[in-house]
Amino acid sequence: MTETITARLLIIGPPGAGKGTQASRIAERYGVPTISTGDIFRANIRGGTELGRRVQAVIEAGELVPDSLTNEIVEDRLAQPDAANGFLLDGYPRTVDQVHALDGMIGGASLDAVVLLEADTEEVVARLLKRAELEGRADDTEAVIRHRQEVYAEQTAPLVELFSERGILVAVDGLGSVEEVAERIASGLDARLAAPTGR
Ligand code: B4P
Repeated sequence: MTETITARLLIIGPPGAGKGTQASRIAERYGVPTISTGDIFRANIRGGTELGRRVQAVIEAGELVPDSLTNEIVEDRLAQPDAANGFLLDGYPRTVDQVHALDGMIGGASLDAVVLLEADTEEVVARLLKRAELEGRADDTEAVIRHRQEVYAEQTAPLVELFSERGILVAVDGLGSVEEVAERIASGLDARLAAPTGR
């Protein structure tokens, strides 16, 4: 089902929780483009662009790309016509500074809903080690995977409280099959977007 409402959405959660996997399903359901900062960076690394050269070492070490650079990229992307009627952000914002930058970009309008995909550390590490076997991503070695979890706990987890205070958080259990998780997200988001305070 493709909805025709405007939806400004974000999916957040620890590395390996299934954000990228679920993002395409959410985007299709609500008819909005997905904006994944991780995908943008990886495409630039693959393409050998100036941006790719600037971020490659940072990403391979499991660190975050500097806020100023990441904010600039998202601002450019949000200005594209296909994002005018809504979007799904995947992996951005990841720091408190990025939240403030995004608030400025969307003119103080709040996001409509934030999906928090929850999964415990050992489960997500196991998923990413499996992905490493299949895809060989440079930031999917065990040491870097564990470091990315620490970076999430320090810099990104505090955002959950902030979105909860704004009343837009939809927390979803990320364990189970991809389809089961997708159904939980769809029912949580539908309820959130239909709520009088949710628009
Ligand atoms: P991301 O691309 O966002 O990478 P990620 O957090 O590892 O999540 P990803 O979406 O790839 O994995 P998913 O959980 O879907 O970021 C990569 C790097 O880019 C960051 O470390 C940082 O350096 C940089 N970066 C990105 N955004 C930034 C920002 N805003 N600021 C600064 N730096 C930024 O899936 C993981 C695996 O689980 C997959 O293999 C999938 O098949 C599997 N899976 C999914 N659902 C499952 C299920 N239900 N059961 C079993 N397996 C499942």
